[in-house]
Amino acid sequence: MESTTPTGAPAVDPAHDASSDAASAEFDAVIAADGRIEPRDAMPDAYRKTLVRQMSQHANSEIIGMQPEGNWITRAPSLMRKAILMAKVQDEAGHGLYLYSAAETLGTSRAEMTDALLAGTARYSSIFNYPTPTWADMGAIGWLVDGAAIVNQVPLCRCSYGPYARAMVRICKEESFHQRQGFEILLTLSRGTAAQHEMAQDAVNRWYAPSLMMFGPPDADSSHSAQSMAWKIKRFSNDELRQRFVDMLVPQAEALGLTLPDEGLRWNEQRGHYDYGELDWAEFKAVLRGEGQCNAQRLTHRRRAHEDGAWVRAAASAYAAKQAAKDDARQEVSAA
Ligand code: FAQ
Repeated sequence: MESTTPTGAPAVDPAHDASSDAASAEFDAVIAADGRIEPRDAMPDAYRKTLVRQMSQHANSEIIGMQPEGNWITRAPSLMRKAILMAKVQDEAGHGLYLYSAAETLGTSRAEMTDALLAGTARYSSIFNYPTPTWADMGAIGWLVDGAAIVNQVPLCRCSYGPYARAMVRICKEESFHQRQGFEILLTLSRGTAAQHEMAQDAVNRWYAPSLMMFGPPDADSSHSAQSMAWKIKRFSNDELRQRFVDMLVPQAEALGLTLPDEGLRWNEQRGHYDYGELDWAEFKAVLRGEGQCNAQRLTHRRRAHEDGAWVRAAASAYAAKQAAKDDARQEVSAA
């Protein structure tokens, strides 16, 4: 029987690379024609590795990204806010699962990806290592973090790897709802009392620069961009997307009645874009080294949640084995 992943996609033999000339030419032709590479197609080993790296980092980010907002579910200011926040955090869990499933079609199991996250050898987005001390942080995450995620991820709907591109379509729809709910939280606070306005401004002050850094290092320091763009995994460079994000934020901040904390921010008539100030790349690198404000806390929590969930995995495996045995018995009876 052909083995499948949880999404039903055929599991791939990782040795199936595009090392023969014919296979390599076919891969190049599909990429050149803007076509889609599917799990059973031959592909260069480096293409597969890049995808597993990026997709598993992306999945890990969605899963770790539940924590900063999960922090506020029990303290949301109304029943409606609580229901919306719970739905949003559950959406992030779902995104993680689609992405792990899509990555599994490349021949790496979800268990291996999870082990790498828990061992601290796989990355997740820098943004989730910042704390969420106030309710306004829920607004800032929705507006800025989900906003940056959408700008980065809409082009991924056209990524050359089929399962990743298809997973991104639904994810982007849900991220759009997330961004609007964050904007609406900030708008309500901004138009509220002076203390509420100040809380909203303080959250934007803390999340603005980290959200710009989500797009990755400047193009000159981006080790993977050139190859990922040639393979049409990435459609735009880190700096191009960062610029698109800044241009989008400025009018939205005006509508919110909030200020973006950036002295370098001004319209550049010649470029037709907003200039923005220098980002603190030393801080970004420190966060990537595990030295951010919440890195240790996030991983400790994730490891504990994984251990606490061991009985669920054991029960699900026992149930699946029982169902498989029943199916086998049924097939034997019908064959007899
Ligand atoms: N954080 O050569 P590049 C979300 C690493 S989901 C940590 O430019 P690349 C939804 C990079 O891995 C957010 N590490 O890399 C949500 C590489 O290191 P390596 C996640 C970063 O891959 C909202 C090195 O730096 N989204 O927010 C970061 O070409 C609210 C050199 O960088 C995705 O993952 C970073 N920010 O471009 C959930 C989108 N940036 O592996 C909950 C998919 C770079 O060599 C609540 N990913 N690095 O050791 C991508 O588009 C790309 O992977 C980039 C990085 C653009 C993130």
